[in-house]
Amino acid sequence: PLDGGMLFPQESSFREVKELNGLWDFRADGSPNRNEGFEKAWYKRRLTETGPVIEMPVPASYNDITQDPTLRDFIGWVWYEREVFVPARWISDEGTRVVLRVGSAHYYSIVWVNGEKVTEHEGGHLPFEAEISSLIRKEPTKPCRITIAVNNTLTLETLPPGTIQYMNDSSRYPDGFFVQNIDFDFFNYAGIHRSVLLYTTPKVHVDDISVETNFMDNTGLVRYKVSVQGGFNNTLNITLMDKDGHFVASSTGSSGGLKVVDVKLWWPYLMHENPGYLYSMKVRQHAHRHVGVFLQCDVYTLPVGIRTINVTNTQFLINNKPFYFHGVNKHEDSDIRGRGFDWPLIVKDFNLMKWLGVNSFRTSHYPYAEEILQMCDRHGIVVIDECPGVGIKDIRSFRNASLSHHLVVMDELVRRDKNHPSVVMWSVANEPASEMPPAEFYFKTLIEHTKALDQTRPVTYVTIAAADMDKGGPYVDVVCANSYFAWYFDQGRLDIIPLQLSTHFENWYRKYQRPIIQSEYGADAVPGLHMDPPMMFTEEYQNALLQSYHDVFDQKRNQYFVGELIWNFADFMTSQGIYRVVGNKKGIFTRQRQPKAAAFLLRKRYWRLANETG
Ligand code: GCB
Repeated sequence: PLDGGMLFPQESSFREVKELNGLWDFRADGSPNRNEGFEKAWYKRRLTETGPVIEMPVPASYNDITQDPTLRDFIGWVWYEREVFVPARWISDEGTRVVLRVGSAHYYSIVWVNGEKVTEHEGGHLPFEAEISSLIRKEPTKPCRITIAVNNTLTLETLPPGTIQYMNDSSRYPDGFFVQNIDFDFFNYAGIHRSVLLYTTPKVHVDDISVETNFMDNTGLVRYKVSVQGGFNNTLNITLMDKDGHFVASSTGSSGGLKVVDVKLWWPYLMHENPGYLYSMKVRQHAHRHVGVFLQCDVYTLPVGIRTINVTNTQFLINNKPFYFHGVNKHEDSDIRGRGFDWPLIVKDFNLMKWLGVNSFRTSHYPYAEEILQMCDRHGIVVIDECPGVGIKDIRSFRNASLSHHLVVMDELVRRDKNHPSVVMWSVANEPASEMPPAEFYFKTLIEHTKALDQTRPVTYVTIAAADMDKGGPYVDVVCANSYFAWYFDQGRLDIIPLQLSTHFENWYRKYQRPIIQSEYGADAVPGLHMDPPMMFTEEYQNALLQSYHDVFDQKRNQYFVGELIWNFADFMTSQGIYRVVGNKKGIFTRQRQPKAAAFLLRKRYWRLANETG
């Protein structure tokens, strides 16, 4: 089990947040063994004293920021540094706990404060933090120097996995020449991708909160658990308020239940006139020295959506009503910033999704920023929350060491996202080599582990295998099947889609009697390329392929078919190769978020589906 909670940093009367976003000093360690930074202990002094630096924005991937191709394709350690003034009152008040938090950095990170190591973390896409209170109190008048070294090297034991291959033929490659091999289809963007923050809590503080919700007729139930760290002798008061701030229910103690009369349920977008209804649960803790004398208070307010998820043989139920996913797969990807967090992009994407009539998306192929999930909670956009288990194709990445890390990543993901009403299912992987014999044990273990962490949500992984080949099939609650008929196979032959797609679905359903989601399908379209009759890579072909898939979906919709997620919402960057013309072009929007013809086709369909299924 993990040490402590990972609540999203929040301001309250007892908590402060200071963002450290902006320009940091930066250097990539291009030394031959990529290790000079450690040999010369760059963290001990200012980065400017150990060599040249450039300015690097945080958050952002560093790859597309400069004109330097070596930095774009760099593999190894890069170093970030910045100095920050910590408010004097944070330092002087011994009852204040100061925490340094990184929203995400890809892939392996080590963090120092004033030359002392405070934490390290493996894995991109998930937050990590370290308490630095005592460290900053050592030199209270000096600015605090934060150094973060980040390494994007992938191995068979990282998630996603990758391998480094040295080219030893000296007649063709210079000394030390290597390439990174990956089995996933997106650019391995790296750097500090989400906000770096300092935040405070009282020493005795609310460390974690878990809620589970249910309802019966008109009465909702919120069961909660709160853990407090840093002291004992505390009183916990829990108050639930409705959207307008009116009192609904209250309780005391570290676990319990709140009854909600005339409950307003959390509903998906387009399924109800008031989607994304959120209560707020205020957790107030008082630590006493002795009865009646307060030592410290803390307040944390958690948004709570009351809803249930259930899966039958043929249906996906939200609040006991059949839910049909009409949505997209996304990436955190855009020009210049790569995978860096960017509010204008996020809000634009939500506006585009609403315009399209999207009620759901999958966080392909890694956990997205928490701010995105919070928006999903508020707007009623349903999420399939996927971990970075993508590209598990090599039989060696099914070994125990890889599995152990995968289990820890699920621990971190569930810990971070467990309270979001928008998250309705966990996806533990995308398109692994699930036909290989070790896949059975691997996915059985991984899925059972995830179910033990969270008993309220179904668990799946996304498969490209056929039903009779897939070894993990017996363990998933919902079959999430990808297919690229008339694209990667039978190229240009749109006429085979009806037969091949129905056979594929029938095989899955016959074997497992589980609801099925088409978790990916699509075709590349270079915007502006036209051809009629349609040919591959034109906007017409993308449209025709989608249309043929839709015809089959409509036949299966009243049986066991519960959703369709297009690949992809927008074009995105990949590594270079003959299958990719400056990235993957299966977006229905361009990378700059302008519509291709398919966006209009899908918009018509999704709004119709919303009326028929909502
Ligand atoms: C897939 C992968 C996705 C790729 C897509 C494609 O099956 O899950 O990551 O981008 O196909 O376009 O090939």
